Amino acid sequence: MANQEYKRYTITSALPYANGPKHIGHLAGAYIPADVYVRHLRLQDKDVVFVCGSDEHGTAIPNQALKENTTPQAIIDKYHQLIKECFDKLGMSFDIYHRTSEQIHHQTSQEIFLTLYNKGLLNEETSEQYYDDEANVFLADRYIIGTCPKCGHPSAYGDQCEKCGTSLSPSELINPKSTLTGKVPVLKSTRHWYLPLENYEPWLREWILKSHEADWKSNVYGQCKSWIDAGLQSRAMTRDLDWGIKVPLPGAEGKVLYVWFDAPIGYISATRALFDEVSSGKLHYATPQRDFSQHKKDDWKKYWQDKETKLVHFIGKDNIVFHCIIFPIMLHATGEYIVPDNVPANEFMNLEGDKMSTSRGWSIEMHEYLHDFPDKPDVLRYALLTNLPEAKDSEFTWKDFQAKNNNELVAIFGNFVNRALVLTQKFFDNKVPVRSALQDIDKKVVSDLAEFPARISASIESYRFREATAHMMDLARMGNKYLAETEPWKVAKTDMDRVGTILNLALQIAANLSVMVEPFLPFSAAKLKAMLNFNGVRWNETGSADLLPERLELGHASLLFEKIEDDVIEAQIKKLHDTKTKMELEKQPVTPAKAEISFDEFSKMDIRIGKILKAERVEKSKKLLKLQVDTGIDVRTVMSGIAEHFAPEDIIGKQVTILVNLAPRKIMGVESQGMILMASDKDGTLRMLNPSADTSPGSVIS
Ligand code: B3M
Ligand code: ZN
Repeated sequence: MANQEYKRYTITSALPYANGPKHIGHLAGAYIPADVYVRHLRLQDKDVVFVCGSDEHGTAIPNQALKENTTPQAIIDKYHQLIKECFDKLGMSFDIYHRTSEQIHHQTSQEIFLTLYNKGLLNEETSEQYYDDEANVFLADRYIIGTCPKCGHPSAYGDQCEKCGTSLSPSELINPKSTLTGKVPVLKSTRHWYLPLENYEPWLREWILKSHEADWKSNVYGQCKSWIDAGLQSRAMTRDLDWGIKVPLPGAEGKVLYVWFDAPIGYISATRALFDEVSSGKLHYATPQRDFSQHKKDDWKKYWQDKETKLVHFIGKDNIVFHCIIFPIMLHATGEYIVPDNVPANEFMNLEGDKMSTSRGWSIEMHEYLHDFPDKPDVLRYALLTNLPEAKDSEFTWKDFQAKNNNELVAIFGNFVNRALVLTQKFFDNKVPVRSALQDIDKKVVSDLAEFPARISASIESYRFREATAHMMDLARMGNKYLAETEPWKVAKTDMDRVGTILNLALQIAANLSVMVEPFLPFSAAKLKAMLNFNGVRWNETGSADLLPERLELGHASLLFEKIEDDVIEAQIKKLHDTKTKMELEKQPVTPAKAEISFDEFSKMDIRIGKILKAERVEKSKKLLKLQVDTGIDVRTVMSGIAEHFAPEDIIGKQVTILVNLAPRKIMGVESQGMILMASDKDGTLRMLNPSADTSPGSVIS
């Protein structure tokens, strides 16, 4: 319950599908906030595990394998690695980053399925489902397209129309077709195991609607309430598919667990794997972020079955129903597991005025950001944290990213720290100066400092990470203002004792920052600690003006953040638009085929290799070039509409393909005797068709 004191914490971030790279909108949804939350707990020495990993089942995986012309296994191996590396570089401090393709996960999922089955809580039902009798498979909803019965959109999916947003079932589609073969699917009966969600409605009302009205975010609570009020229905927990976890029952060949049955169990198996690995000392997926040496293999149970554990799922809004309704019902129904204390789902982050989408090319992929800004993981963390879609959708823009970096990280945080360190170097031999009597302005800064830890904690604990980040930056702002007002560089001309006091306090603020920014900007925190020659303290010791002892020798000062110039930002905006255009072109269908012709009709055309001898622009025409072409038969004039694509000097001497028996035509007063053949790409770009090696003019093409 909301105000209960917990003994330990299990924190999860949604398991990304290992079917492609993930973008910064994902980061803002389920990852960065979770990481801040967990780092803050660890700084208080709380007993926490933070788990995540790849979701490697579901139709998304074989689907992508088809697109990339490879196997599902190759897809998950590739994207698991890519996503994991990005998370590492961005400072996501998981204790384990696991995979749902691992044996222990298959085992855990089957165990939970059997627990429910043996308790008689799953209903076996036979129903008619669409089957592709050419591909010999039952078709997942996504593999069926047809006309939307609501809006008439011709390619609505079997589960949803992306045009009008209506959620559909495949049987509602008009003219359904299999996306695998294009054939009309047939109905065939199949047997599945259903979880009767409706039986748990009273429990859900009690647990969510009564107990969590006050502490769950209103977007999350509201969605749950409307689901429950609309009436819950039985859902199949198995699928006819050959990629996934086998249904552990006799006679269930060819059937696997529904991906949304096994994926959330992935949190549990990841925790199991973590304790397996730390207790045996054989680390494979685990990267323990604190001391687990006292733990035993079976301790995973405490994190999932003990009522004194606080379970929190960090997710994006599209996963709410699975984490708040279906998975909790599964957990509750086993009679063994705890349910989440909170599910602080975020809304979506848009990008430069449009929805973020990898497939439309309108996104910033994590690996691309890291490629372009390898030394700036914290800048991205900061830009996302200050702009999280906590209560409603938010928007990332490159200009805002630049402004957050230049005007806040550089001008406030970096500037403050740099001034304090450089002045200490200059006036005090790089040692923390001795403090003498405090003036009012100093006392004020000391007492204000003391209030920061509790203020930041309160925001983090109530999942208000934007607010927490703003408080954190306010501490740097306070330090910056303190130096601006006390002006130690001026006082140095008259009163070195006073300068010592000011710098001592400024350095104390910097030391506090090095601890308090750690959840938000872990790389900068480490850098700052090194500059201060300070190992850090626990969260509860911050707020003190006595973190650094007098006369402590400081480390080497360097810049914490660097300015980002306009051209860098403009290049990113251009790249975004270029990628989108490229993707749009790729998706455009090729020009449809023309009507059939006979061989005789074809053989009437006389196509030859020619060589351009002369090329010149035509006065008053943007499009035309006047060419002299050696056709082997003769040298003739051809007026060609290619001036916007080729400069005359670039094509002289080139071999081309020319239709020589086209009836002559007068173009701008000049008789054109033939036509140069070109390939026109989807975007209208023209390319010459020339032979692969020098060929005699007049060679016949047939
Ligand atoms: N892989 C969906 C998603 O990435 C899914 C989350 C699973 S969390 C258990 O949005
Ligand atoms: Zn529609």
